[in-house]
Amino acid sequence: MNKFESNTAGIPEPQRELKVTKPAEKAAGFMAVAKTVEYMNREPGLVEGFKRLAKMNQKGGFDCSSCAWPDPDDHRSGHEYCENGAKALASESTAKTIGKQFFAQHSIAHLAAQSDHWHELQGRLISPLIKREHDTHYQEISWDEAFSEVANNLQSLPTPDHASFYTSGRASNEAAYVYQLMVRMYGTNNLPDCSNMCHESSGAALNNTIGIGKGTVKLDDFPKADVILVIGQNPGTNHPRMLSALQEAVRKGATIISVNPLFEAGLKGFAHPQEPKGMLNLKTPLAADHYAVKPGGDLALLKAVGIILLEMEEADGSVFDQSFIAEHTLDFELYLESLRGEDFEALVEESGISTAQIKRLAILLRDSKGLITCWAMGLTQTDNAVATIQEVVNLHLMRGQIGREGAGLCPVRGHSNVQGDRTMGVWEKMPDPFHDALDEHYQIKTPRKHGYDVVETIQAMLNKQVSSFIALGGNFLSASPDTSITTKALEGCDLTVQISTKLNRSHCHPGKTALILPCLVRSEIDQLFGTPQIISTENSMGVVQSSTGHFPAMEESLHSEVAILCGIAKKLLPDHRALFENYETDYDAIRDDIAQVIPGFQNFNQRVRQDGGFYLPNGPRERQFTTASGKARFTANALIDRHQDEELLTLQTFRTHDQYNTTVYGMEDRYRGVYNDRWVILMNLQDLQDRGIESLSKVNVTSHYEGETREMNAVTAIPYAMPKGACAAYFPEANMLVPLHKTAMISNTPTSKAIPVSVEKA
Ligand SMILES: Nc1nc2c(c(=O)[nH]1)N[C@H]1C(S)=C(S)[C@@H](COP(=O)(O)OP(=O)(O)OC[C@H]3O[C@@H](n4cnc5c(=O)[nH]c(N)nc54)[C@H](O)[C@@H]3O)O[C@H]1N2
Ligand SMILES: Nc1nc2c(c(=O)[nH]1)N[C@H]1C(S)=C(S)[C@@H](COP(=O)(O)OP(=O)(O)OC[C@H]3O[C@@H](n4cnc5c(=O)[nH]c(N)nc54)[C@H](O)[C@@H]3O)O[C@H]1N2
Ligand SMILES: [Mo]
Repeated sequence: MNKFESNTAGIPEPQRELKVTKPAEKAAGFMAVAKTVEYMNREPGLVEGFKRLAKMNQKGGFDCSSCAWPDPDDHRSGHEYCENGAKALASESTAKTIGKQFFAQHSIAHLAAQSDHWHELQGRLISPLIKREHDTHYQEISWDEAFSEVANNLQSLPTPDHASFYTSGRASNEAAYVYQLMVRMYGTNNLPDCSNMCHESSGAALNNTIGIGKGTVKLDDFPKADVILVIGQNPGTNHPRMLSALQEAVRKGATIISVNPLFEAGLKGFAHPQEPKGMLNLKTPLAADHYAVKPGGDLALLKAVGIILLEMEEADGSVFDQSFIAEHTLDFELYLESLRGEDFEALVEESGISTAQIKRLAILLRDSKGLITCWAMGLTQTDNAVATIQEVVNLHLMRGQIGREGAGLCPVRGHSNVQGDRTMGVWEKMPDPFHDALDEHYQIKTPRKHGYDVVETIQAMLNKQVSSFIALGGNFLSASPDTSITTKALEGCDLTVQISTKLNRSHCHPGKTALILPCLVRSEIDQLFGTPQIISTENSMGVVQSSTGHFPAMEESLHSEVAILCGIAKKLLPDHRALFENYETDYDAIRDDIAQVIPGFQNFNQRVRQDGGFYLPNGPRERQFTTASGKARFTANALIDRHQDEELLTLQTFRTHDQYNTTVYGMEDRYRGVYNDRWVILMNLQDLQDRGIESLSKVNVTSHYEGETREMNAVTAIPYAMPKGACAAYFPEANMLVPLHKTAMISNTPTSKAIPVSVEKA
């Protein structure tokens, strides 16, 4: 049996003791404002902080770099931000910097021994750094030398496929486009991205059924919906501005249903911090009903609802939208057959939801004239994720709940430009028409063989098939599964390059040669070559808009992401030097080329400068399904055998209220009532008692997969309301328990919400 021990990730914060209180009954309110003030004060200072906030998400301002929730098309308030957007801005606007001296003082080993929160508190990276073989410290290097290091290494590889190029979803459209172009001109499709660990399952399910890997609703649909399902998503923390949309919908009479093993505070109620009532902490109740589904039980629940709807239809013909089904869909019979083949009682058991509740949901769906379903990681990071999301699509198609006002599918994206990066071609398996357009426009021959995704990249590093790793943002080591294996993979590389804004754990476990290339953030003016440049992003609802930095760069010589990529490309691809020279001095030139290569971007430069930007084409929004047949497809989605040992629990790894993915802003998970300590596991009380474990005592958690075990030790167990058999720990610490090869079918997304674990007294 292979055994993996805990390693450097999740080094605990030493200062304070764990405090546990009752979970909150609502999100936001006065505390959200108080926390905004606290973080602004901690990082840039109050005056500077609020000056910056006033420009965020405003027309002519810069796009918030936190989540991908859209801004209102017309009625923007003077405060289009939330507590967590403010934390993200405070983090990037910090007055602290770390340069030459800091890295001379702290060895890489010392940095590796510090916590994620400590990393976050040190400040912004300001100069290019290098660590050569056998060095113990990073040292400063010039930009020019840094670019040569990268280009020389890449040119020396046996094949371009020996390098892999990661992207995190904060990169702008312009940076993402230049990056994928450089990588494909160089000769590989090894373009893994954070999406591989995020909404890949949504993309796979939606592409297969409606022909586009994106959602179909607009923000304006929310007040027009009468039923909104929020499945496997925690908007109170991760998409706080979505609560305003939910509040408006409720005030107009919509019914919101929460489907989640936990009843998250943000779905119980919302106290709008910009309304007087909200500041007094008076809440608008949001979810009318909570479905405490078993982990991974969503597919069973959705199928059980489908069966009741089928029965209702057979009784009185009140359910199916026959004309929509006939005109716009295929394979309806296949879907009905799959429902008829199920054992209803087994579905009830598997879902953990009572028959009465299932019937209530079916009635709600039958009577709904406008259904929106929102989902996020609670669906995408499970074993049967793609099937589950396809089952959501089935329920929408049978009632024609797509492509009309107040109805549609809403995968809620994570990173602020993760959707745009994909549109720009950051994907290891872009379809042929995209390659054809690149080839024709640049008179090149891009490689067609699909590249590695995240999991495959790590495996290829371990097999020595990838020896150079370049990351456009992100924190590959902490975000990826299986921390100790991924550490080994990264450390085994000949070259690792991180284009980053702040220190993170990926810098602490470098390859033989390692570079850190610091870049500008969105709020800063981008004018390295004289003229200020704008960038653009695409939000979760397909709106492309400009983002203009308004504040001086932290350090004059700081490069933008585009400038860094062009700096590398000019040396790596001497034949195309003039192209990248043109791109780095004028982002309009990049956008002019995007307009010619990528559908939907005609007149890009002009339209991106319109107030509020523009919508990208989205066929399914108009019932023009972009599948091969032109019709939306029903699918038959089989349940998988999820039987596991009675003793085992299902662990999910999720976010606290005080972090942005691997960036730990602070030590509070305020809505869940957990303070000062992240090294914890939330468990059902009965499961604790069955194991003779006392509340708040230390436990050892072991994950089990294919005969291998992984351990996270001396974790504090906290009783929390969730179904028996479920438990939860914080990401990124608990990534040490997530097996690299335990991934969702089809999408290959690590199943970060579905890890079989045993828990015992420490
Ligand atoms: N402030 C802040 N904002 C963020 C982020 C952040 O870290 N901080 N991250 C950004 C990114 S990249 C992303 S992808 C999004 C993430 O946004 P979310 O998906 O909301 O993030 P998670 O914390 O992973 O929460 C997942 C939710 O799914 C539930 N869940 C777990 N297992 C299951 C299951 O089997 N079934 C169901 N129905 N529910 C389940 C969990 O209880 C939890 O409420 O947020 C983005 N926004
Ligand atoms: N166990 C577990 N693992 C998960 C998840 C989970 O729920 N559970 N969630 C997954 C999900 S949904 C995602 S999206 C991934 C996230 O994976 P990543 O996107 O790789 O991780 P982040 O923590 O968002 O990256 C933070 C780093 O990005 C850099 N950065 C910040 N802003 C910028 C910028 O503007 N430009 C550049 N170049 N760099 C910048 C900073 O240096 C910072 O340290 O993690 C995944 N991993
Ligand atoms: Mo994400």
